[in-house]
Amino acid sequence: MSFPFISAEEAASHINNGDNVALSGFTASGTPKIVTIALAERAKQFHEKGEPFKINLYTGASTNDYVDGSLARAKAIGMRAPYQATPDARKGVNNGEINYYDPHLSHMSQDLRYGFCGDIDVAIIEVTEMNPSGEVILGAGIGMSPTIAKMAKKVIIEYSSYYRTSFRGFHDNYIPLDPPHRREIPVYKPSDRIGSTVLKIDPNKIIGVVPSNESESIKAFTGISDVTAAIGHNAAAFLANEMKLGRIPKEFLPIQSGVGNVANAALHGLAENPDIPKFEMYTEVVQDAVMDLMEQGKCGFASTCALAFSDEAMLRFMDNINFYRNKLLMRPFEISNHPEVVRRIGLIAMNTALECDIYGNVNSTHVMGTKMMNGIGGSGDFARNGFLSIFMCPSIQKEGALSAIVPMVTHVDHSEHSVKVIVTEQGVADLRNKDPYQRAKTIIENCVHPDYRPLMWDYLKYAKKEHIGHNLNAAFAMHNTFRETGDMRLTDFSKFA
Ligand code: 0RQ
Repeated sequence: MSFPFISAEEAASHINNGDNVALSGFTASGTPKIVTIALAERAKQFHEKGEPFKINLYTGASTNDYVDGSLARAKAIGMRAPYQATPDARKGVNNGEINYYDPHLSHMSQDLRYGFCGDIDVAIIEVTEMNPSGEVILGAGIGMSPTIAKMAKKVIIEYSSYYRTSFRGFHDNYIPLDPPHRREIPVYKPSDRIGSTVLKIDPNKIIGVVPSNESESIKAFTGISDVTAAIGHNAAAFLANEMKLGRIPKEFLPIQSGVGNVANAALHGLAENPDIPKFEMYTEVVQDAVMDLMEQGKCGFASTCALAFSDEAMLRFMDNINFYRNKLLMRPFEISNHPEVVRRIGLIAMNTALECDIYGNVNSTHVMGTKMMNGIGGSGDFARNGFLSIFMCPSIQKEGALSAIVPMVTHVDHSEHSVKVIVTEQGVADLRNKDPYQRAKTIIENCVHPDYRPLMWDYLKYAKKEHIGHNLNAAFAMHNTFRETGDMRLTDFSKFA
């Protein structure tokens, strides 16, 4: 069977108001780049005629401006899940234009298969190779492609010729059976393959192939600041000491690392610490830092859901692709983030917090408790099940007007029951085997910025002395002071005495 080449506009014309549309990829990597732009134009044409046009959009994780940016600006997104990170989509989520469902990433594919989100009307899947029987090689990210390819009523292929080297062999496409037939996920170490390098799509569902030559358009990191470098250094020193104490085996344990500036710096911290041996990763994204770690011989293998390399690093990767062939494996996020595997292999989970409280609860998603930043992503999959769950953040934001450590977080993504260690540029708070007061003491002494330490002790002075010391009138006083004056340092807890 041969598939017709069609334009992006023609492909978009198969998508209708109210459709559930699912995309390949994870972060920008492997996400379609052409059809969604045409779809945004189609939505605008409907809106100009006064007719409604919104789709419900399901993706691997955050996407890119081709998808979330253009569709959000066109006001073409109804329901959105499971993660977003572009400014326009974030605006839409926070002003109520977009309904945002923020599940753990490891749940998304099974939520779809269980029917929790309805049918998938159209899947748009970026591929880098395909044959006439519908067997495809995916691109730089898998996301939930195996599930959506199977479920979708119609499939549009974006055929990318951007990748000048073959990606064949990097993917491990796999769908677990659903309950009551689910068996164990047979991954016992990061490099175990359990699926297929090709993804088979029913050729009868493929309505056409849209040629594309766009890069992922991921920008390189701006560099590591003194603060993020100190966070990375502190996290690495903590892990090196754990190994010295015999609590991490001498072979070390696999590492998971989140996205963003802090996660990137943490990986550099591991690279620079001579006491951290060569390690493997079991993670959902690898960023540029992982290429450096592999080239330095510090990281031997990484299982991931996507290669979220900047465009510059992707060119370097393609030039040197054979070096990476036995060092990288991409899996669907259902497997890269699978709680069973995370628990089995003893993952060291390193994620970033927006704010933490003095008892170890973490807010990763909602600024001031109300404004969505990005989403929980995979952080919950890893934090709840890791051997060690580490959360990192700078102790202050906005030139010190905001403390990232507060008496009570305004939104809880990761509770005190999952969080084992907090790291800031000030130091490390080890929360294991500690009661709430002991946790508060170690967090205040080791992680809080010196400008805020007296305030935290003050809060405890006026807190009710029960199992967890809180003063419910004062718990959000620092946030309220920031809203009123723009500076948390002006908080006065004595009025809550
Ligand atoms: O704002 O961009 O305006 O300067 O948040 O903060 O310190 O640069 O940190 O880039 O590492 O991102 C939690 C957002 C951190 C990210 C978060 C403001 C701060 C800055 C970014 P500006 P930094 P990072 C893997 C696992 C949740 C999902 C997750 C995230 C901006 O790591 O989305 O971990 N994590 N998934 O000024 C107000 C505070 C703030 C604050 C920071 N307390 N109040 N603003 N900021 N703390 C990923 C996936 O699953 C795909």
